[in-house]
Amino acid sequence: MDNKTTQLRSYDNTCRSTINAVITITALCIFTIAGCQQQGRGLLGEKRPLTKDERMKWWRDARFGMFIHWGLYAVPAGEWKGKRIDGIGEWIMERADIPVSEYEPLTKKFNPVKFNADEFVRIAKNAGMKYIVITSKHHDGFCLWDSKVTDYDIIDASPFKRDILKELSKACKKQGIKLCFYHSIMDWHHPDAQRPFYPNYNDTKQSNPNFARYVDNYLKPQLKELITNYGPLGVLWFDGEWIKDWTEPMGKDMFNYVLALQPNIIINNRVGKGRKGMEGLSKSEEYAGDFGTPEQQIPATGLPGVDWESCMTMNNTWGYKSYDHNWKSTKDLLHKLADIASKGGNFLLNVGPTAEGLIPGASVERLAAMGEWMEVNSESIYGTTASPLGKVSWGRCTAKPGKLYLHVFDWPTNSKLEVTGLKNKVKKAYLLADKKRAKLSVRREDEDKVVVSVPSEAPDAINTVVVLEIKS
Ligand code: FHN
Repeated sequence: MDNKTTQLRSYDNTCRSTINAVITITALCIFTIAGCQQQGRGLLGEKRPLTKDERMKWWRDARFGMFIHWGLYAVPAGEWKGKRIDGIGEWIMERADIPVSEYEPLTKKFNPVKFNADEFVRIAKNAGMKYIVITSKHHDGFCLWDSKVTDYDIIDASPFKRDILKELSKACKKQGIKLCFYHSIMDWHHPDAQRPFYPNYNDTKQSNPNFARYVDNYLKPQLKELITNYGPLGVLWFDGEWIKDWTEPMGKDMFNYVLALQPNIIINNRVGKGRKGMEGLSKSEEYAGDFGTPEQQIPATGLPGVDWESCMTMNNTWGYKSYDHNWKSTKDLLHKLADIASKGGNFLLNVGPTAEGLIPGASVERLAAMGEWMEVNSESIYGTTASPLGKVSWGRCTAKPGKLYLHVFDWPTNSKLEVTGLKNKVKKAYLLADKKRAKLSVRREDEDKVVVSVPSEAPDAINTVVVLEIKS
């Protein structure tokens, strides 16, 4: 073998090993980058802020959560000095013009010995809820955890002496439910906040010259306690932002402050001043907050690209009132869940525990019934997106890639379910409740409409889900 060939051969080998080396290094880089991406780390392993999509993923898939309004207001339960006080129960201090000196003694009567954190979480999980948002501190200023920043809390002021948020944090971890905290910016108990506004604690024209001190020496330190001692949290759900002393720049600063404490946390739009009243959506993306918060209402249509969550009571109050029995029906609640999911939103459904520490029976019953429906149909809620079909007469529709979930509230008397606005080819149709996935016959009526032949009886009178596998 002459010299030239040997040189060429060795040159050839060098090329080959160089190419292999390059391929290996490239592959390594790709894997490293991917790995880092996933962990929210930069190339050098440094922590990088997660993108909003990365932070919101679990929340967008979850679709259904439990709101818990619990605190001292459960003791009077809507009555003060023998008189029934109108309005939502957690506002009794403001509605009955109760001075702090008369409200504080409620701490001595708040002793929820029947409270069982595992049971609270079990009730939520069994209903199909994926996260819990509990009032760490509502407008009345009482704290449901052992705060080092005040004695106006469950450990220092009440005979209960158990840290409710600590017990819930453990129970949520155990049962795989995301724990989230509601926290009121407005505070009727703190002298640097709205306490001096008595009797109009909610006077939005008044200002407290020491409010900045409340923010720096009380609000922020308490949020640090909650995030660092009870986290990681799913969501920080602010409220009470409508007070005069709270501004959008403060909201933006608070957003960054909280995100710095826990980079993957989600923060609602009541951290800033962007909320359009009870409609709850943000005036524009300029305002701080990750998602809109419609209250006691559902947007009329889907809102592509907008994250939003409707929060709602099961009766007419958030905090417990002994005589409010105006409970929504299970049918109404399940229809609302499908309606909200069909518009790309989340449903945050409230319970108001009693002063003994029990979730009212009427709430437990309805949540258990919702859980039975979710047991069979949760595939048509979790991880779905808004309906691509316009308004449908028989119910709602949710979607996943290649699948439509038709939520039929009004079963066709002629067993012919008409689906308009559907151009895609339907590959298969079946009842979600039918484990065998027996095929339902589908006839295309015109380029925009198909008719699905369904059984004469609706398998579920409240909401029967028909699945269409479609060509995307
Ligand atoms: O004033 C509160 C009210 O008590 C309750 O907490 C609701 C829940 O979203 N938010 C405020 C009213 O908008």
